[in-house]
Amino acid sequence: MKFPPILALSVALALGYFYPFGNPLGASSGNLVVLADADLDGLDDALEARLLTDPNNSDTDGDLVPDIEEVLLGTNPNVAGAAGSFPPPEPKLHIDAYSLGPDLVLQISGHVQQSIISPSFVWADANNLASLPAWDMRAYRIDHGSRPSVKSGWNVASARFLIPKSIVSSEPSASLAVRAFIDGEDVAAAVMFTQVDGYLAQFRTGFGSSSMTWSGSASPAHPATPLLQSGGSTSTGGGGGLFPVDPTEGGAPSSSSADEVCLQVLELTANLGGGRMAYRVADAYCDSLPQALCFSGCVGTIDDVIIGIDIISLLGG
Ligand SMILES: [Ca+2]
Ligand SMILES: [Ca+2]
Ligand SMILES: [Ca+2]
Repeated sequence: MKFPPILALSVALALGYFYPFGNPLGASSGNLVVLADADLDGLDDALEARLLTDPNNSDTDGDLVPDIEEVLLGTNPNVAGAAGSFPPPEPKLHIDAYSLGPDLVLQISGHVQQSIISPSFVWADANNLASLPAWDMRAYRIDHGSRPSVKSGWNVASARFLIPKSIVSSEPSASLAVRAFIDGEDVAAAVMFTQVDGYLAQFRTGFGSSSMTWSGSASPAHPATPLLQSGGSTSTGGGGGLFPVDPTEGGAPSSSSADEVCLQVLELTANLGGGRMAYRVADAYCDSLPQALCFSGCVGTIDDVIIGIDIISLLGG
């Protein structure tokens, strides 16, 4: 029988098979450069490449709000905002991922005033919904920490995890979410994955943002897939762009079309319970997006089923 990946993960944890705590990076030591965060602003270089932010400058646009905080606030880290133009921080989580050889790096950050408690991970595919408490994930944690925010009274907490990519790549579509109580408020963020042309792709809403471009011809040191917004909460269907997860291998076949992105229109077909939603790809096409890359198999994803985690349902709202 085939174990559902989450069960396999639990078994592996029980056996201490993957990355025993204290030596979390051994399996991927040849690729550790991808874990670099040169300017120590909390965004790994691979994610900065997606945002087109400067990996050597913690505040690319020089408006005194660090790149990572702009991501949390939902503002553009490449365009200076006027003093006072930034929305106030609120308890919020952001999750993003990029692949590192056989592994997936999860970067999670959040604005917090007092405390982050009871973090957990939720994983969903077409057949399963499972939640992992944080202590189960500790064996996969690379690091975590907190730094003062530029917003008085707030901090930016962050954590990185390294999990086997097969957790999401072994299924046609899967979603990961992280949930926690921040300052007493129940918050979550999710990211959706699907397969196109045999490549793992990330589904992102808000793809029209100028900060969400993918430099298909970027140098190996700063290759890119686009970021911003940890999609996933597409409770009303809608759609978004598909971007390669892998920041180092070109991410998509060379036959893909440059300066375009694969857009998918999603149609909610079933509420599978517990916040797990099934969407049918009602339409898919390449559309213009500078520096992005459209999978050659984009149109072929029509009628695919995408599994998402609806944050509102997850939180019981
Ligand atoms: Ca950085
Ligand atoms: Ca930066
Ligand atoms: Ca800034």
